[in-house]
Amino acid sequence: MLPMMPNNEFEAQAEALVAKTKRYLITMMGRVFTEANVDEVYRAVSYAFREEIMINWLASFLSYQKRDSRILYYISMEYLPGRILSNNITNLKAHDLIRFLLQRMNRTYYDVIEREQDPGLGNGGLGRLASCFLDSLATKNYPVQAYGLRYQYGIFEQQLLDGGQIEAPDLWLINENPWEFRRDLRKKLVKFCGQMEMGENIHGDEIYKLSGHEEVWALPYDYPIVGYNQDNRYSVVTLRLWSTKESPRNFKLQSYNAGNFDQAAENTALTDVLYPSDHHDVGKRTRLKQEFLLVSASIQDIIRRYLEGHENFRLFADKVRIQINDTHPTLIIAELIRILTKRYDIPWKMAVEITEQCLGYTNHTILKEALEQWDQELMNYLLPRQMRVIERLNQEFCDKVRLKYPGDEGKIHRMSIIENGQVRMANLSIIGSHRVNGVSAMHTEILKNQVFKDFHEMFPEKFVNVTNGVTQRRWLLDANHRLAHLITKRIGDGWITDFEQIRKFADWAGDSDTKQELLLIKMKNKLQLIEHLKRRKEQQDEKRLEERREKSAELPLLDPHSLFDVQVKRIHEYKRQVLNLLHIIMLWQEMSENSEHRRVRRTAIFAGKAAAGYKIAKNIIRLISAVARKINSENGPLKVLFIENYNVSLAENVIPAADLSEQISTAGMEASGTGNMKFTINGALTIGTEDGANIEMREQVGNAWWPFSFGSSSEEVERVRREGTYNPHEVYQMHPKIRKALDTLYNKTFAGNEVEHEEFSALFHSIMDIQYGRVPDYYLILKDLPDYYEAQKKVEELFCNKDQWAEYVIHNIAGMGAFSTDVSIENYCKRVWGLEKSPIIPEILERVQHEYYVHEKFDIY
Ligand code: 26V
Repeated sequence: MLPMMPNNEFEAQAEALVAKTKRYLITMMGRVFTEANVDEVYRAVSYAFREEIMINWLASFLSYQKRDSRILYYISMEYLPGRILSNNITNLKAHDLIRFLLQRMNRTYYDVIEREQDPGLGNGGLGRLASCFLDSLATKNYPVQAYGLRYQYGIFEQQLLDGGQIEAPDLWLINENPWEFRRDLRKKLVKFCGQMEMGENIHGDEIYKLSGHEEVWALPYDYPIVGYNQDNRYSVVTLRLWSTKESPRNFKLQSYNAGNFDQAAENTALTDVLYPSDHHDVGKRTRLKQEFLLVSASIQDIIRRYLEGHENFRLFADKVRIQINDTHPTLIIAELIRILTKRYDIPWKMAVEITEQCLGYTNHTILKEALEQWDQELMNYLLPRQMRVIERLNQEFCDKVRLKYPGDEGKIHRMSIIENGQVRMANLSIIGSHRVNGVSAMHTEILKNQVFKDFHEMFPEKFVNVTNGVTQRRWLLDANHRLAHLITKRIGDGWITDFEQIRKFADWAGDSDTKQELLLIKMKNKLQLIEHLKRRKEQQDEKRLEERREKSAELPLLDPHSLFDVQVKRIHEYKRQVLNLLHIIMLWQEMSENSEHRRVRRTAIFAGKAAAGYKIAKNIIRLISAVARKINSENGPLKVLFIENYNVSLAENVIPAADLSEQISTAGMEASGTGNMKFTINGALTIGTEDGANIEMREQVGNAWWPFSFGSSSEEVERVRREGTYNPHEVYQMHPKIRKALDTLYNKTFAGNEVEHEEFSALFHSIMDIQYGRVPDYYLILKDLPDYYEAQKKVEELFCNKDQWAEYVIHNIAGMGAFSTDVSIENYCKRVWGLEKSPIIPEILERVQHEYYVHEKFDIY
């Protein structure tokens, strides 16, 4: 499907699509189109549309096979693809076709598109990054297959009740999903627990036979990930998600009959829920089982695929690359070694070498509480054979360390995989991989010099940096049509697949027409967001009425001329939503004292989910709601909004409407951030700390055009923490305005009842007092507040001069060329995978097309 078709061809295509859609309505849903509801239309359109996609999907796969390409297997517990239909329409340039189709069916584009629920198969940045990578890998024709889990319930739906978060189940699979394909033929058996019987392979390596174990079937569902169409030979790659749900044999009838209902269903329910927490280790048995399920099923599939084209393992380390997205799939290291030595009689040493050659590990956080550790006892019980492999690996590794650093027992304690009855997954990942990467320059330096210092000293060549990116196709072309159109008008459409070309947009920074258009686009996007929020509220209230609950909080009157100041991301202390809020409280207090005080009207927008068990994060949400309630009731120049249920689709609406992007984490704590990049390519300016990828963004844009940097550097943070020299009470004493704002957290300015009072006081104490052995204000909120306040003043000054503001925006957009995932994956290819492109082979495409079109000639009558 190409947009530049001659008129008659376009019409012929469009008519064919209309006919197909109607046919699907009849044959799959038993409906004629005049009677079908929007859900049915959504599904029928998707079915009709996916026929085209299937052809290229099959051809992509056959082309890899034909070439015997090295294949990348991307393994992740989380993906956040966002709505699939709209992205596929964008990537196949089929907007006009679909609009034509929907017009014919008397439906509006947005009604149908918005019918699709987001697959919420992830928590945040890590999952969304995986999906951006797949878009880039498909677009750039790299041979890849991704593996994950098909959670029955994705990340919970967040609702606000009296300003606090409640979690409702996410029922994304409630209707049939037109984008998934169940592949019964490819199911895999996964084993847990059991007794071991020791044996030997032909080389005398210990291997173990298992008996009395549990067995679980993992059934795969395949999702097509469509690359951007440049020449009708677009690649389609596979995201294969495992489920334990639909295999009746997973239900243990014997346990059930014995009255152990929970145990009977445990394995059937393994893939039921996504653990809705990040940056906090959960240590739960079901989570460990989920991780192993993913690993075991995927590695069996990888080996099966390899052996379809090869007789032995001689080329395995050449043909296979496995990237693990954080440590969650680390057990694949132990499992691959185990299978190679046991089932294929490969000597231990060679099995270890092959595994290390194949594996790459990406670290996404340095927060201690997020580094995975598993209880050794639990691992022994659930995964006895894998544990033997880990023990042997560890033994040999520790011997090597002792040999290299005789007498340095401290090193052994720090580097050993097993320590104090815990299995440290990061250590296992580093030892079992040939490359370890951080996700921004600064983050990688911290890994090398602090968190994994000993490992870096021993294996400097393993450590590389690959800075994150985002796909400009979803986050600019799809999410912000107007801006995408303006950019294309000025510099052509090369940026869509070569984002470095965005640099040329800087040539227009002095052009008043361009600046005017840019400002107008931002205004339209803000109006569109306001409309979207109204519609969302109507839908929510309808739903709540059905559930006989009260309506959601009123939407304040939003002024599109005001500064849209946006912080949307998971709620975490280190991301410092409270820093933002304290500044808003200061502004409000100043304005109340003197209404002439500030000229700039401001709409502060927050959104984000808190992990269900993270008390302080939930308090933060309630505080934002309470501050919003009070400030909005006064109808002044300041408005505060907390938007419920942040997800990819909401992000696509909010980010294009933002003027100011809040990226204000404590320096050294945000590994990279990717929201920061999405805001900038959508024409927002950043107020930010020197953290994660903010630093590289500033360098690329140039200091002159990056005016709102503030706060302590990561070195400073590290120093005051080491020396214990920072005392928030000093800031509190020295700055009356700050004191006055902070005092509102316990003096009932915002608290409407006792519960709120307690929760807000707890936030006050977390800043001012020692808490659970942690120093007061661990995240240095007060330390950075004075500087943040000054930076916010600069924001207001610049915002008053619209023409200048627009000039800054253009320079910021133009500086983003390096932050496309197209660039990130090129870097992975060079530094980690050594992967080559494998575009669809034309003859193969023709063959599949031919086979497909033959059916069109078939007629029963
Ligand atoms: C950790 C855990 C611990 C066990 C329970 C479940 C769970 C789930 C996720 C995680 C890891 C979270 C790490 C993460 O999301 N890091 C973010 O990764 C982004 C992509 O690289 C990066 O932009 C963010 O800065 C970083 O916080």
